[in-house]
Amino acid sequence: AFEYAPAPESRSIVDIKPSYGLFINGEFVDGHGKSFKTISPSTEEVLAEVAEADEADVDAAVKAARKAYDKVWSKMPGRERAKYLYRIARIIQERSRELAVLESIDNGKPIKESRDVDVPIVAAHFFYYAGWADKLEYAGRGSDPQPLGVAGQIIPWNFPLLMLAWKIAPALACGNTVVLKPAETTPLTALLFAEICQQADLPPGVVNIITGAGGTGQALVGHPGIDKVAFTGSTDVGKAIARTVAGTDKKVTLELGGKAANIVFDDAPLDQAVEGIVTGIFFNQGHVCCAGSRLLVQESIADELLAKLKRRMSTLRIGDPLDKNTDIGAINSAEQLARIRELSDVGEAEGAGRWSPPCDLPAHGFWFPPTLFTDVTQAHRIAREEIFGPVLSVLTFRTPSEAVEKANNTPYGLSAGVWTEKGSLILHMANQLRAGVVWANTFNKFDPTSPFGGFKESGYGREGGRHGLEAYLR
Ligand code: TXE
Repeated sequence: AFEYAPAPESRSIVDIKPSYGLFINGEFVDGHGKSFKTISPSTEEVLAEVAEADEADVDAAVKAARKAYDKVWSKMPGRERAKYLYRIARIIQERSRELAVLESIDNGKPIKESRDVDVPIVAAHFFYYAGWADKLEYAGRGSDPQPLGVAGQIIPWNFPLLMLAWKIAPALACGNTVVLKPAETTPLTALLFAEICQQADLPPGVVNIITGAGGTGQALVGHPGIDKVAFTGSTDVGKAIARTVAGTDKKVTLELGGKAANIVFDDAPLDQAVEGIVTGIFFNQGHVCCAGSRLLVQESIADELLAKLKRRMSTLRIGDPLDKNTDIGAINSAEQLARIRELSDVGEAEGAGRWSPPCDLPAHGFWFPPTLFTDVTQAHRIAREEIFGPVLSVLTFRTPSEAVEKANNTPYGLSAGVWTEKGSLILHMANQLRAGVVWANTFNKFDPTSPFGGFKESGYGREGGRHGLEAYLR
């Protein structure tokens, strides 16, 4: 009998095991420590029990990475390393449905994002850095750049696979080996990636995946056997990591929080700008370090733009991450939901005008409606602090210099957006804004060829593009 293949969005295409060990030296092994549960944020059901790596496990992973570095990976010609990276990239493409579904289940993000954005860019990163592996003499660090050694990499929960790709692909291309720790709320796709490494016959120890929470991360950062720390996460933890490695010879890159201004001038194509504003703050539930969380709109068009924006927000569909029509999925964790609620309540208490379209939120899971705050001033906490949720703070300005002043009035400096038909104004703004990325007439666009990274408390170092190689070479 003819059987229909399961719909690509269907949960049945992923095989979630009841429990997972650590991926060390090419194999899944039991941890010495405790374990923790990973849950689905859209249903609150327990998905699996995952090992929590303790110091002994971290040590075993670092030793495996060191051995693989000394004996195999750093000795291998770049063109041979490239073959493995190409192989990984192709397997990611072949298993992209599975990766996307698992990512949406464990993280809560809409399938149309994991399927059409996250996973394709993940594959693109491996293809892109595979191409560099035998051309490192052009990476900008003298004629014979060398890898650093073992990289300890710690990633957050907002883009589990994409952050993994940003970290692992350039590290491997340059000849480093890695020990990567995914975030405690989203370990499953990193463990599926470990399986992909096995499938690609990657030499044991080149990639090690250890699961756990902050304590595991601390043990990794403090381990004397690592040569480099790459971290994406909160600014507080980033600063703690910088303090831990101070006085050692470990190299560090930090990609931390943000409070980006999305700046709309009165000559901007407003419908296009509305789409960019929506993408800027509601993509991935606003769990985006470079989210356009502050809308700076020129006073003369503020009413018109906000009316359009509210109409558009009313059409956003919130709900089941595996429904391909969903625009806004679940908030990743109860803790993050509590943070978003708290800051939103503060916004209201401080006098900003709060608005959300009417929407039915599912009974189980963690949800927050798309939310707009008007009449926000720079003194408000919602104008200064990272909310990391689907919450937009609206401020107005009259002149370009006022827009620059407001946009830069933040301890962060990761990204910004400028909407105008005037090319000269775009260039002027791009030069004045203290932000690592400035998008013009678009927002939240990512490409492996473009460097990404922050100014000020958004961190230092660049990931992506040729610049992303420099963090992994000496
Ligand atoms: O981040 P943490 P959390 C921001 C965002 C969010 C807030 C808190 O504003 O609301 O941070 O999120 C590991 N040593 N961003 O608490 O704790 C941790 O296990 C080493 C912005 O989830 O920084 C996880 O793997 N590692 C951000 C990773 O660090 C430690 C993305 C990030 O978790 C550690 C995430 C320690 N002492 C949150 N403590 C972005 N830049 O995109 C924790 N970790």
